[in-house]
Amino acid sequence: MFYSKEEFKENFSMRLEQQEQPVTLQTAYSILAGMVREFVKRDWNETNHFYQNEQRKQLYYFSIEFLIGRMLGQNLMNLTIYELVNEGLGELGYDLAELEEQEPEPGLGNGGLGRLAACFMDSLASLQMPGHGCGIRYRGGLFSQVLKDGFQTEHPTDWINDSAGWDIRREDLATYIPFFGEVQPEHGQRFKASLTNAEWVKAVPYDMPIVGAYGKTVNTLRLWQAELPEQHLLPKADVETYKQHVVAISDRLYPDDSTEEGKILRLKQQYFLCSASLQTILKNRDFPVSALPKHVAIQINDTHPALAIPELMRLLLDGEGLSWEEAWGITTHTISYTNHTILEEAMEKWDSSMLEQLLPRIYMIIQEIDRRFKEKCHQENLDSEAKKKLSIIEDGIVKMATLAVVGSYKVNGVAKLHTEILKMREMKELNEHFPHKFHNKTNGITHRRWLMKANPELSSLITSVIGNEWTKDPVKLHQLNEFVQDPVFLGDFKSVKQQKKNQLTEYLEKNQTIKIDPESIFDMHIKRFHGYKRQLMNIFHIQMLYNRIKEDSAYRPYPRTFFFGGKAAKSYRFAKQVIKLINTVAEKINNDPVASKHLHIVFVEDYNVSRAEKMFPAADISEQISTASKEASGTGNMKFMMNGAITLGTFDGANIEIVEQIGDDNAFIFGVTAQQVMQFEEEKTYHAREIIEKDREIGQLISELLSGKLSKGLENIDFIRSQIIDENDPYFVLKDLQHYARTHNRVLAVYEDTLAWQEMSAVNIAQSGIFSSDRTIQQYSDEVWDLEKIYSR
Ligand code: H2P
Repeated sequence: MFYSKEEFKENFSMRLEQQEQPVTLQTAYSILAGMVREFVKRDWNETNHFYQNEQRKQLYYFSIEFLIGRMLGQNLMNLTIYELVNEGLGELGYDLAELEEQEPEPGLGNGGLGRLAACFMDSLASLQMPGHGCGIRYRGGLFSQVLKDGFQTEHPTDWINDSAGWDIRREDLATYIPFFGEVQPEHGQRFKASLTNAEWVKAVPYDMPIVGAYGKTVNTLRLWQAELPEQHLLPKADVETYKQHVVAISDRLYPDDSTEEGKILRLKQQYFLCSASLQTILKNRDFPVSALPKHVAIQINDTHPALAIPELMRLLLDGEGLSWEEAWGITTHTISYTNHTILEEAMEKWDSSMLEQLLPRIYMIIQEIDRRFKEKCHQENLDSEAKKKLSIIEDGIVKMATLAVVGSYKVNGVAKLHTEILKMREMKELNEHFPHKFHNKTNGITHRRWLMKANPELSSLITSVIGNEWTKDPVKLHQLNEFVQDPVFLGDFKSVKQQKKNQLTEYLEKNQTIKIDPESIFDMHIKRFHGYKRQLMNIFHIQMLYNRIKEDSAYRPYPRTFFFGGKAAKSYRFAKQVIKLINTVAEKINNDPVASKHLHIVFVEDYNVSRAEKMFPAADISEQISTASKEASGTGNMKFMMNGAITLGTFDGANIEIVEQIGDDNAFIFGVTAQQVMQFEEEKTYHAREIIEKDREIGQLISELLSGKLSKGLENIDFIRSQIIDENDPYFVLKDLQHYARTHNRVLAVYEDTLAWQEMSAVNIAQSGIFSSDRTIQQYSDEVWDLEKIYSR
C-alpha cells in the first residue's frame, strides 16, 4: 500500500530493482498493475465481508459479453490516485499514459450490449450497490481486425496470455456442468429427475475486482473458464477430442455458428455460463432457498443467458426437491430480462432437437413451462395467431425471447421508443397477457470512463466553472446551462476540443500512419457494422459529395474528415463488403488532389474501447443514422453528447430522448420516422427502384456502383447490389439519402458560425447527465432489483 507520492515512488522503485531482466515498458506496467491490485485487495475483502455479514440482497448480472476495456487507468481514477501515480511515475522518468498502452485489451464483447454491461458494473460499484457480473473468460475474445487491401481480415487474439491478470482464479469455487446424458424421472408426485451418463465440464471462476468511485466498494466480475474435469468424470475413450470440445467453450466469443457444430458450441457457452453461476449462487447461500428472491436478483442481458430460467428450475426441482409451483414461484420472482433488439435475426431461436440432445433435462423443463403456459392461455379467448405468438415451442423451434418473458418478473427495453415497439408490436400479445411486466430503462454510459477518464481536459474545464459536484451527480452538469452563451467558456471549450482533435491526429499518425487535418470537421461513425446502422448511407453520401466536387468547380465545401470504425461479424458478407467499399472510396478521394482538400476518409482499424476513448472526445459530429425503429437505444450517441459532439441522426432509439433533453435546435434530425418505416414494412409501399429512376444523383451513384466504377478493386459487390436492388433496400438507405445530404448542408452552415456551434455543443454537455449509467442503475434498483446502498461503511 502507498498513501503518498513518496511512498509510491519508493515502492515502485524497489520492485523495479528486484527485476532480474532489463526493465521494459511492459514490465513497468506489470509492476504498477500489481501494486494497484494490492491496493484494491483490502477494500475488496472488506466489501465481501460486509455483504456476507449484513446479508444484503445481491444482484447478479448475467451476460455473454462484458466489454470492459483496459482497467489500469480507470482503477487508478476510481481509487483517486491517478494524479499521485502520474506525478510519481513522471519523477521516475515514466509516462503513465505510455504504461497504460501496454495493457492488453480484453475484447470480451462486440458492441453496445457488452459495453453497457461494463458501464453497469462501474455504476453499481460507484453507487455502492451490491451488484456483480457473471460472464465467460474467453481466451480469445472478439477477433482483432486488420485491413488488407481494404478488406476486413480477422485475427485471433489472446488477451489472457498477454494479460497482467487483474483476475484471480478461484479453484475453491469450481463447479461441474452436465451436458448430454439421459434423464431418469423419479416417479412420484413431483417433477423430479436425475441425469445419468452426462458429459461433465469443469467450470472455474476467475474473479475480477470492479472498483467503484472513491474506492470503497469493490464488487466482483466473475468470469468462468471451461476446463477438463477430474479423472473420475472423464469419458472412458477419446479424451483428446473431449478435451478439445471442453476448451472450445471458453475459447472464443461468438464462434462461427453457421454450422451445426458452431450452434451447439454457442448453446454450450450459454448453458455453461448460466449453470455455473446459478450453482455457485445456490451453493454459497446462507438463507433458505424459498427466500431466494429476497436475497438475490438475477438480470439476464438479452436472451443469451435465458437458459438461466430452466436451469434455476432444474436446480430447485432436482437439487432442492421443491415442487413445480414452489420452484416456479421462486424463479419468476428472481429473474428479470432486458431485451436489446427487435431484429428478427437477433431474437434467438434454437432447434428443439438440438436442445433436447445437448440438454435433455433442460429441454424437458422448457416443454413443461410451455405446456403450462399454453394451458393458461387456452383459458383466454385468443385467436390462433395470438396463441402462436404466445408459444415458447413452436414447429420444432424454441423461442428464447418468449421463454425469457414468461420466466421473468420484469422485462424491459432500453429506450422509450424501443420499449413501446416491444409492447405494441413485437411482444404485443405477451404484454397484453402480462400487463405489468414491461417497463422501460433507457440505457446510460459511465461518465467516469467516457468523460472524466477519456477527456480530463474537458472535465477540468467543467469543474473550473461549476465545481466538481457533477462528478458525483452528473445531472448537475445542468449548471453549465448558465455558461452556454458565455464567450469565455465557449472559447475555452473550443481550445479543449482542438486539443483532443490534435491528440487523436497524432495518435493515428503514429499508429496507422494516416495524415489528418486537425482543423477539419471531425465527423464520426463508429459502431459495429450492420445494415441497419447504415454505414452504407454515409459512404454513398460521401461519394455524392465527391461527384458534386467533380461536376461543379464552384462547389468547394468546408474541409471534413469522415471517420469510420467498427467490426463486421465474421460471416456477415454484406457488412464486410461495405467496409471494403468505404476503403475503396477512401483511396480514390484521399488521393484526388482537388477532392482531398475538402473530403478525407479515415477508417480506424480494429476499433475497440481504448480507441473509442480517444475518438469520442475529438468528434464534432456524431453520426447516429440508423433506420428509424431498428436501433434499440444506442450508447455511442450518449458518449458523443457528453463530449460536446452534435448528433446528426434519425429519430430512433435514445436519439429521441437526447433531443427531448436539448431541444430540436441542438441536433440535426432527418429521415423517415419509426412509424413510417413500420408502415412501409407492413404495406410494402416502398420501392427503391423508383428513387433510382427518378433521382438523377442517386441514379448516377447506383449505376457507378453496379458498373464497378465506384467499387474498383471490389469485383464482387453482390451483397450490396442484391440488398439495394433485389431486396428492395430493406434499411431505407435510398429513401433517406437526399434528406441526409441536405441535413449535412445545414450542419456545415451552422459549423461556420463558430459561436452558434459551440453553444450547441455546450447545451449538449449540460444536458447529458441524465444519460449517465448511474441514473439507469438507480432506476433498475428502485424498480426492479431493490438493492440497498452500503452507506454505513
Ligand atoms: C445493442 C443494440 C443497441 C443498444 C445496446 C445496449 C444490441 O447493441 O443494438 O441499440 O444500445 O445493445 O442496449 P449493439 O448494436 O451496439 O451491439
